[in-house]
Amino acid sequence: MAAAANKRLIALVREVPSTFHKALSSAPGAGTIDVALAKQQWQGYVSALRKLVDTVHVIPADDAYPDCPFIEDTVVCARGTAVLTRPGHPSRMGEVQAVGDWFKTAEEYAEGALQLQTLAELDAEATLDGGDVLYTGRHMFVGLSKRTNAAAARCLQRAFGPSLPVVPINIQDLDGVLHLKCLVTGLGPGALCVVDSPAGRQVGERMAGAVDGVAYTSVAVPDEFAANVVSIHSDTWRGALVQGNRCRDSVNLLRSAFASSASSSSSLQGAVHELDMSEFIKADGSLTCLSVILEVPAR
Ligand code: CIR
Repeated sequence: MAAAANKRLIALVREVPSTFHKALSSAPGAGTIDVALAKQQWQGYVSALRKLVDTVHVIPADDAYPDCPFIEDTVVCARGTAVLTRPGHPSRMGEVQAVGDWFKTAEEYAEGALQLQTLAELDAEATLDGGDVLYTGRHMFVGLSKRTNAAAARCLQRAFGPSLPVVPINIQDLDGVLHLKCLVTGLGPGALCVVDSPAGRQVGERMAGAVDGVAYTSVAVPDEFAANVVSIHSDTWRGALVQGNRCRDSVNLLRSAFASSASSSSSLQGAVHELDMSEFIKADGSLTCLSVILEVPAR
């Protein structure tokens, strides 16, 4: 994400409901979710995020939706446009309403700094989880997964217009992969973080092939959950949230990647915040899933 000095960054997060132990999980054997611990981990996440963005808005939890903290899946934001999604799992579709309501009451929306569209209105057949959308500043990669279909990728292309290429990447054949951003996230302009696994390497090759001629550098991290990084970039780099627990080698690689980027410009500054998101991992989440970052004009 690249924010210019005349921009502000706003993060949207959603609280953990008391029903979070009922969140969807592809590996229920991974252990019972400790809701109290999840709430503590979420507080740590929000505190770290507050150091990286200008404002954090908190949407209250809804006990009717155990997966509601995974707010990333409900809206895709880039270049002043937000598209409310239609999540691919039926139990999650109702999460979008409260997020849409927040946008409609946001000052930035009233001022015209944010445009709002709705995927379901663009195409009733489209389903999309925001975890499948990786916006790099140059491209919007869209994982075609069990949750996200090709109709949704076409809708995003219409919503964001021809100046932002929307690039579909098939991940449906990659076993056990919920979302594109389980395997790859953005670290900064032209830089990606990819998990060093057969699936990660495959997706990296597919992305490179799909944008032939456009170079991205990448940091390949060895640990399964470590590729899911929240990296906030502005004129002065501000930092990243990384999964610290059981990801030591990956964290060291990321720290040196950020350190070398910092040393290339004296104006760069930032910090790598290590978080333990064990309770969210049990529900197939990690870091990016817990926030949506909006770039809006500075006041
Ligand atoms: C789900 O299966 O939908 C949730 N339990 C996890 C969603 C994680 N979302 C994300 O990484 N963007």
